[in-house]
This record gives sequence, C-alpha cells and structure tokens, in this order.
Amino acid sequence: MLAAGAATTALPALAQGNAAPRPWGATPSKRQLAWHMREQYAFIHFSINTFTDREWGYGDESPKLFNPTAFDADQIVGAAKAGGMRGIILTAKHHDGFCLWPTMLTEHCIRNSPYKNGKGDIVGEMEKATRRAGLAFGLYLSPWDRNHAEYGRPAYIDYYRKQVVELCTRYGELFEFWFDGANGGDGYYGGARETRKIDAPKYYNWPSIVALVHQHQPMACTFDPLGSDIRWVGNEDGIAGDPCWPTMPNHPYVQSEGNSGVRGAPLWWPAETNTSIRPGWFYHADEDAKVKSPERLVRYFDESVARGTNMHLNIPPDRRGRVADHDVAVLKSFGDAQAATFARDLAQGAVARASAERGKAFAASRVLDGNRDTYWSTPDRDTTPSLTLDLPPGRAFDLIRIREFLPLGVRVTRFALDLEEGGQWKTVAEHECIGAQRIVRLPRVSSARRLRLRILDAPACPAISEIALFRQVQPVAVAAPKVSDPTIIPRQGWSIVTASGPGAEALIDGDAQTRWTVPSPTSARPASVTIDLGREVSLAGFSLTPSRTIAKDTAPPRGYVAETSADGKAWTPAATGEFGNIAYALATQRVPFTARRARFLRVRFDAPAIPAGQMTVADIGAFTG
Ligand code: FUL
Ligand code: CA
Repeated sequence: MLAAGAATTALPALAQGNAAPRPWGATPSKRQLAWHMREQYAFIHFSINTFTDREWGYGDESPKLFNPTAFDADQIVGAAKAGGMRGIILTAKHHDGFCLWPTMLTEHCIRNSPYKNGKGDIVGEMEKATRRAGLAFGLYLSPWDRNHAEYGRPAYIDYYRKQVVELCTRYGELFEFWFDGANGGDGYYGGARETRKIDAPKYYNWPSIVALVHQHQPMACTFDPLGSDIRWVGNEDGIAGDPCWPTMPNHPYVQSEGNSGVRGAPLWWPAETNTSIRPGWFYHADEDAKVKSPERLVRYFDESVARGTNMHLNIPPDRRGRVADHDVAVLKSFGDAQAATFARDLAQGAVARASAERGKAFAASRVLDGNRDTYWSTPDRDTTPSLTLDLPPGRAFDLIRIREFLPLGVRVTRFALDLEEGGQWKTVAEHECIGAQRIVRLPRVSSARRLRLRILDAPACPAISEIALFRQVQPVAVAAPKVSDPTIIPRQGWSIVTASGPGAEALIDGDAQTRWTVPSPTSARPASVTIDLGREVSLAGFSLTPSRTIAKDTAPPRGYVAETSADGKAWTPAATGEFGNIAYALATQRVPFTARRARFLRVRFDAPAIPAGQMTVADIGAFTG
C-alpha cells in the first residue's frame, strides 16, 4: 500500500526513434499525480467547537450545542472559490467525536442537534454546494475520538472503519481523505474521563485503513501517516521547506524530514502545506482582528505552492454557519490578484533553444506548448544541459514558473536561472528541486530579453514540461476589522504579584511578541504566576496565548491548574485541564470556569506540551461570563 512502486502514468510513445527517458527514483501514482494538479484547496473546520469557542472539544459536549443560525454551504464554498481554492475538505468529525452527518453508528451526531430538527446533514449540504461550484470534495475524519467509550480498544477501530466506509460511499467522489496525527490524551470516553494513550501505527494499522479508503475511493489521496499518499509538511504555519522534495524514507514520519523531504528516498510521499486564515482552526470571535492579510496569503503561496507542495488553507465558518465578511474580502482580494497574475503566460511567443535535445519529441520548444504531458529532455548522458528562451520585446515579469514532468520522477537536484540584461548574464536564482513546480519570485520586475535555465546537478537527464513567466498583480489591501469582545477584562491596573521565573510582566502587556520563558516545569517543580487584576471583578475564565514564533527547545505548557482569590490569601479552584492543540496551533486558548467574584488569578503549569528544555507563554488574559 506504500506510495512507492505504484504505477506511473503512460509515458509518451517512441517518437523519431528516441525513446522517452526511463523514470528515475520514486514516481507518483495516478491519484498522486491528479492531486499534484489540484495545487490549492480549502479546509473547513466547523463543528461543536465553533459553538464552545474551543480548538479541541473534550467529547462531553451536548449535540444540542450544534445550532448554526444561518448555515449557507454556498456562501462558504463561494468564499473558498473567490480565494482561488479548487477543492473543499470538511471536518466530518473532529477530535470531540461529534459527527456532522446523520449516522446511525453513534448518537453523538447531528441527528440529535437542533439544526433542522435533527434532519440536517452538513456533509451532504457541503458536498452538493462544492459540486455546484465545480470544486472537488474531500473529508477529514479524526481518528482520535474523545467521545467514544471504546477509544483505545479494538471495538473503536471497528467503529472508525465503518465511519470511513459511510463517508466514502455516501458523498460521491472524494479527492482527499484526511486522517489526523493528533492522537490520544485525556477525554470524556463515554464518561470514563481519563487519559488514554495509544501506539498509533499499531492501533490503527494505517495501511489497512488506507486500503479501505482506496477500495471505495480509488482517486482519493489519504493524509498523512506512513502508508498514506500525502504527508504533513511538519508545521501548521503554512511553510514548506526549500527545497521540499516529494520523496521520503520508508519509515514512520519524522517531523524534521517532513518539512524538506529527503532527496532520492524511496517513497513518493509529497507534502501538503496547511495553515488557517486565522490563528485557530475553528472560528473564535476574539480572533476577528487576526485574520491573515491578502499580502500574507501571497507569502503563504510563495512558501507552499511555489515550492511544489499543495496549499491547504483553512477558512472557519462562524456560529451562523457562514464565513465572516472580512475573511471573504481577504479571500477575494487574494484570489483576484492571483488569477490576474497567472492569467497570461508572458513566455508565449518566445523561442526556446537548448544545449542538447533528445530528438524532436523532446525539443526545447516543449516547455512552451502549454501542455504538461510534453517535455524537453536530453540524451541520457546529458544531465547538466541548459535551455535559453529568447523573449519578444516588451515583456516585463517577476515570476518564473518551471515544472518537471512528474511521471518520470524528480530528476533535477539543483538548477540556476540567469537573465540577460544589457548584454550581461546575471544569475537571479539557484535552488534545489523543481518537482511539481517551482515558482521563483524576482526581487524586481525584469524586462530581460533572454532567460536561461541551467541544470547544475542531476542524476539523470531532465524532463522539463514547462517554463512560464508572469507578472505579479498586487492584491488590493483590505482594512482590518475593528472588534471589541465585551467579555474581555481590560488590563489597566494589572500587575504580577509573584511568578516562578523573572519576566512575567510580558504575560500581561497585551503584546503577543513578548514572552515569559522559564525552565520546563515538572509536577515536582511547577511554574506558576499570580496576577492581581487591580480590583474585584466577576471572573469567568482566563485565556492563554502561546508564542507565535517558534523558538528552539521551547514549548508551550501542556495544561493548567487555575485558581482565584478575592484577597490573595485564600484560594478557590477554578479549572484544571489540558490545552487543546497547543503545541502546533497558534490560537489563543480560552478556559472558561464558573463565574465568581475575584481579584487574583493564579495559574500553575506542570509540564511542557512536548519535550523541551524551556516553557514559554506570550500572554494571559481574563474574561467575564
Ligand atoms: C491538527 C488538529 O489537532 C487540529 O485541531 C486541526 O484539525 C489541524 C488541521 O490538525 O492536528
Ligand atoms: Ca510542455
């Protein structure tokens, strides 16, 4: 079931006596090849968490909470389409176990929600809207299920497989099926309320679940354990490595390898680069002002699609069941700019010449014919040739897109691009890996008349299917929305009473760039901070913002013990638990507790979220009910 060794698509037939080059290394399967063409698609996180303001639900949430007031699948899909997304992947079930489709496999589903009096089917409505818009449809089904009583035992695997089958047989063709790496931890588990750790590869037997998906959905690419079609890029910030090889070793996923891939490794296991348009994966009103800008999305494009990976941009609908107006405006600005940028290939009309050609069928001009199935190649021994484009006058460009013919594998190890300006050749870029595509952004617009691609290092002759030139159309700026969340307690008059390490003032300065960093706590040596809110208030929860920049050997806290006090002497317990998805998502975590009168808040941390020498927190806030 591993991706390597899967069939390659048919190679172009013999032409003019010159056979096509033999494939080199791992090659994509048919479904992976189709997936590479998809390039950018949306992620839709929408579920119980939307209504509880959480990132990870515990699993004990009542289905009654799921009650969108104005759900509009066409509006959601329209927002994604305006952003240039070519597909939609919906969270059919997140870690809390609530199912958005009317399944008979559990009571913890939409049948027991007020939405359409239990007669609704969000998966079905989204599927129909997606197809109406001409986009591809895919689904996310969390393996970790904090609701299910049998989670961690064999009976749950049986349940999970049945869910896979329902989703793979009821909603037409799926282009992707998303499992999730987050697995095991504390949860409701049918009332047990305990921590359950699992050995994921053993417990799930991924190759068999991947096979089950493929049995019903042969063209659906699965994400992301070893044995699946697509890998995680190793972060949730939307940044692929440079280079980002589509190949990986045949062993369980290692995060450090995932970001850049491994040159020449045996598995075709390409990266998907995901991130959210907001800090969190789910909608939170207090993040309305933290939506990425269109310019930031262009950077995301440069760090994902331009490095040959696929972009997977999360757009979370709000409690109405619609994408917020501001997010729609951002998507439209980004989508319009990208569409205008790539509308016209400025290399059209150029003349291509190469230092070597494999024969007419593989002539240099094949990079200009607009056909991804034809390519320029050279005799087997010519592994470091060059190709020059003579451009018509008056072309001004700042983006250069190169594509390899993927059915023959990733052949180019390193290449350079030169421009001839004023009779002088200048090297403007040098990179490793072309792959599905490599889009190079020039520091300024060029009107060079000649462009040269030099293959500097390759184990086999190249197969370059396209060279295209574009000029970036800048997105129109979208003004940030003003939001005021009336439940947030203003910080005037706040001070740090005591803290287990220096610098805790950074927690209450309202600046997510400043951080409190202390040695990683243990239960024997916890970290803690006591905040004086300056006056007695009705306190109903606290918020914690993890660091938004990734520092080496540093992690956010795993969980919390919060207490409150009116006088700073007698303490009342408020909340104890684990933060949801804190290691990778950058969202502010909100921890609600029973409202009480209090002036002091004390929060204790017993462990980092992932092993690290230091623990860091950017901000702590407080809110009323
Ligand atoms: C993670 C999950 O834990 C997040 O909640 C989110 O669904 C993200 C896309 O994947 O692993
Ligand atoms: Ca071509």
